[in-house]
Amino acid sequence: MKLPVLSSLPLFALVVLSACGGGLEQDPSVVGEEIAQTEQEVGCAATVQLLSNPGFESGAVSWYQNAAIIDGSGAGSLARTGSWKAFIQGYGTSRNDQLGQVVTVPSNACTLVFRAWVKVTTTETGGFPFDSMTVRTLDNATSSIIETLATYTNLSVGTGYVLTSVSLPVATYRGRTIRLQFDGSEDISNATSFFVDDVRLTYTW
Ligand SMILES: [Ca+2]
Ligand SMILES: [Ca+2]
Repeated sequence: MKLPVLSSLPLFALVVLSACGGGLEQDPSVVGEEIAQTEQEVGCAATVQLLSNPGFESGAVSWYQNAAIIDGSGAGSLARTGSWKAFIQGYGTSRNDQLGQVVTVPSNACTLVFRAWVKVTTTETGGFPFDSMTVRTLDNATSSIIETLATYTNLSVGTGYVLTSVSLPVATYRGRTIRLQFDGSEDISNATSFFVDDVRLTYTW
């Protein structure tokens, strides 16, 4: 807004201008904040799932696995949704299971969030974490671990699927091709089963 030259205005106009001027000192900053907030919301409004076959309902596709982890038989536990889930470990022998998927995080990602529903059953007793499953991100080219997102053990035992939700530092991931990987590990006895379903790795832009 361009103000008129004050010397050319009559006295009543000066009074009006003075009253408006008080408002003008505050309004632009408020409007500016609102615009900035709106741009941020618009810029991060679209949510995109990076994973294919996230609930395993298509069977053993899109994921890599070291054994028949992706299961549609109802073995051990029902799926959380549909009839397929991932069934990691559960052998009661010394063994390591692996399940993962390779994705590329777009360079314009605004936020990045991991979510998964996990259910743990065990025949272990006592208060020591004998068996475990970790969720990690790895750089696909170098296989170096970027982050450990979650760790579950026989102490995580429960009767139902529990949601894990982790916000990832998006700047670390922009433009990178990564593996989202579940690694199971059991000791020599007493089986622990880690059931996973409805995995999400979502970004906004
Ligand atoms: Ca499912
Ligand atoms: Ca065990």
